[in-house]
Amino acid sequence: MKLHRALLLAAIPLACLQLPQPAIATAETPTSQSDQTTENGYHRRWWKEAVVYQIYPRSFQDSNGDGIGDLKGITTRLDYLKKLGINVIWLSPHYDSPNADNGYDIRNYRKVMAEFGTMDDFDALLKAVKQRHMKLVLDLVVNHSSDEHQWFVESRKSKDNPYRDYYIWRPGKDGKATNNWTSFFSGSAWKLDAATGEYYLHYFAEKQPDLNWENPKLRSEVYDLMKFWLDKGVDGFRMDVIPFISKDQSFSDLTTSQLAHPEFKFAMGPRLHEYLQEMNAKVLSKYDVMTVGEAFGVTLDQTPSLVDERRNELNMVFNFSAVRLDQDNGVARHWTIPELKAIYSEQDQKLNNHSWNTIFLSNHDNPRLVSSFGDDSSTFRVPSAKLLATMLFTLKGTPFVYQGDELGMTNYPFKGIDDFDDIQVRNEWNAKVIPGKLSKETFIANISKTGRDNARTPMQWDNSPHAGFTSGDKTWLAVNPNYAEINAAQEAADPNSVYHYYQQMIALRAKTPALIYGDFKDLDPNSATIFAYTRKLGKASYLVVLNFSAMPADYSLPSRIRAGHLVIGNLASHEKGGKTLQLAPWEARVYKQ
Ligand code: TEU
Ligand code: CA
Repeated sequence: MKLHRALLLAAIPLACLQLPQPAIATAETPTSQSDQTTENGYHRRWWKEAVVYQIYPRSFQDSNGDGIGDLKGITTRLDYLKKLGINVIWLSPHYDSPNADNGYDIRNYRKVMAEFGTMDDFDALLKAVKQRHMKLVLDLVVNHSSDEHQWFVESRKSKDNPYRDYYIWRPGKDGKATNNWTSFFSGSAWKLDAATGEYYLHYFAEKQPDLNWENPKLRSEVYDLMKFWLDKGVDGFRMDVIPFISKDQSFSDLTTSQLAHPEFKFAMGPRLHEYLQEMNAKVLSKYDVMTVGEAFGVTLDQTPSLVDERRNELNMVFNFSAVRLDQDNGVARHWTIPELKAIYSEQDQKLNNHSWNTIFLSNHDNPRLVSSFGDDSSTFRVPSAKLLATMLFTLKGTPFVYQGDELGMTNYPFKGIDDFDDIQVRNEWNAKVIPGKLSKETFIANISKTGRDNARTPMQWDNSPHAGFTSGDKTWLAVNPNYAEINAAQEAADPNSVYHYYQQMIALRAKTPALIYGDFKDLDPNSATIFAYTRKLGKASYLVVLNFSAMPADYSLPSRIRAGHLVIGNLASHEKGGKTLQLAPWEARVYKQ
């Protein structure tokens, strides 16, 4: 009886996420769901029921013709996002930055990047987001700052400067760096600074010195800047490489095998939980916000320790296991469907109903979704992009859509090093190709598959010059030449487009509690090409069948499983749900059982 009532109550605010918003919309009353528990024991939260859309501001929409996306540009495109059905926008860094790493190197945490506009533009954007009953989540980049941040400018001046301990300084050893730690952007993670003759630590670029979280003053500065933005009304943070903030104070050398993946040594440092709990107590617990940590270097076993709600640390994390299946340390690798399925099953098994997951297979650091996990050939781009959407919106976890993936945008046809902007690529070229350790051809062939700039090319809005991204005569990074066929205007006009399919899937998820909270079960972990799973909540049961292949398949459902009634599919299939499903290449179906 009690369970039935819970489900009935549960159905009401879910619909509100999707339908034209009445006054009680989620934006104003996000806590209204918090006293509800699903039949399988999840606490309902708005951020579990939301679909998040990531905007990379530099590449979303330019409003003033300088070829660089900006905040005003984003504001003009909010109706596009509202129509898509998304609830939350995650904005990649919009703060003042010299752009060594496109804003992930922050010079002033309380100022807007001049290229992106002004604080008034930010306030107008936030207001416009709220007016549409959407939410805005910011990128919090506090493992490191820019070397041009005032703290670092002071810190490097002298050993007794009051800001010295805001960063991590160590003397060298035998005329060399303190230890053998490497940077993710090539070379040593230590840089000698002439003023004091000491080295500072930088896990990323030299212009991204790591902050010293051991220093309580630094921590309190971070909490203050978080409050600055939260008090403006933002709805949470995506936290950049947050598991790296606590450093092992022994600073001992890594072994050769550890150096192959230093992220696993840098993540989950000794005081990480303490810092996150302090941040939660001092800041996050005072607001109704969402947090998602970028969990680079965190294993699936470690994940619950960051997201179990009883620990008061983070709401969810981005685990890298699935998104990096297609590469090993930047080197493209062959991956299989059973591997992908095993990751999702493992994630599900390791997280109980006190924890919550994210579902994502792309972002600004990874190649395009359809190019890595689907098939971006002209024959299969559309069905495979839709199959991936079917999966993203029916797995258990909050789905994250990266800008342009809802159009099925593809990787860029890179020809040479000059086509790249990314500091990671340019540093690696200088470290490997210039000294002759790697051929130019091998480098470009690999980086074309794995490189981050694939995802950073401007949004393709229409078929006008520069894809409608800018009215100017140049763009900061070239537009993908396929914009004439792949663009938002064309897809808005085509009822069978990838865009419309995303819209339908998002709407389906929003009104279907079982697709959000329902128990997940992989029906056939060993199948080499089919991913078939159920989602069950109370009496509701859904079956998802995905044919990850360019070949058709006659797929026999495991015993005791019946397909049921087709709710949505990516191809016009009229087949009744029998025991054997005849699936076309890249066909995806969702049945209500
Ligand atoms: O990325 C973290 C990260 O370590 C990787 O995703 C990184 O891009 C690279 O692939 C490591 O090999 C975050 C941001 O998302 C990324 O854009 C920044 O460059 C990085 O942190 C530094 O802030
Ligand atoms: Ca601009």
